[in-house]
Amino acid sequence: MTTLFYSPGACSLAPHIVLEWIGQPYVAHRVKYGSEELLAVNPTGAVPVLREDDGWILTQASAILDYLAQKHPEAGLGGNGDPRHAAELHKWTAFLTSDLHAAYWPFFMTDRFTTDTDKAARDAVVEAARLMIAKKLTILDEHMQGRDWMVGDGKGRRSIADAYIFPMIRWARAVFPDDLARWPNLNALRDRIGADEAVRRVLADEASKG
Ligand SMILES: N[C@@H](CCC(=O)N[C@@H](CS)C(=O)NCC(=O)O)C(=O)O
Repeated sequence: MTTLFYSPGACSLAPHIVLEWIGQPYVAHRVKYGSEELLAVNPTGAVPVLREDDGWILTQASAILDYLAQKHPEAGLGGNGDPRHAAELHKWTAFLTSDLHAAYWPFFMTDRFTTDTDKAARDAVVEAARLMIAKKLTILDEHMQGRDWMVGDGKGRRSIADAYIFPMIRWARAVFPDDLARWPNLNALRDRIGADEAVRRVLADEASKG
């Protein structure tokens, strides 16, 4: 069966949601960052990782999301066949999985971005991350003005991009605990996706396996 290696609340939440939206049987397998088990399927020690029955392994969230959408066109998560729609979907998944995801790392993994142990130096790295994240969230919030979903006319249907932006908006709560109101369109999108039954199942599943 298709197996997803994931860590709770990580970016692997996106393919987890997509698998649930697709509705075919799969296994969600929880792993620890950098564990032997994870390193055996991904030398970078990162999630998400997707493994198929024949042992074929795919890493990188954007590749996994695209693969799942192509494999299950009936789920309608990969665009409507129009090349421009496909290109815009690609643009947004690239923005989310590279620009925005990477902006969070100095905040969550400050050790990787400075060897300085001085508190002021570390705080400066965290503050720079905050500024970068805020800039990208603002771009996304402006894009979402008047839309329900990220791609197409915004009113049509959800896509893999909406699955990926969900964990990114959730992470923002840790970075801006008192200041999320400045991105109302993103908060609305998070609430819209979070209210989905399939998404609630995924969140409950990830929370239940301690
Ligand atoms: N470019 C990779 C990044 C994956 C990534 O950084 N995943 C995080 C979780 S959101 C992780 O597993 N980090 C563990 C680590 O870097 O040690 C992708 O898009 O799949």
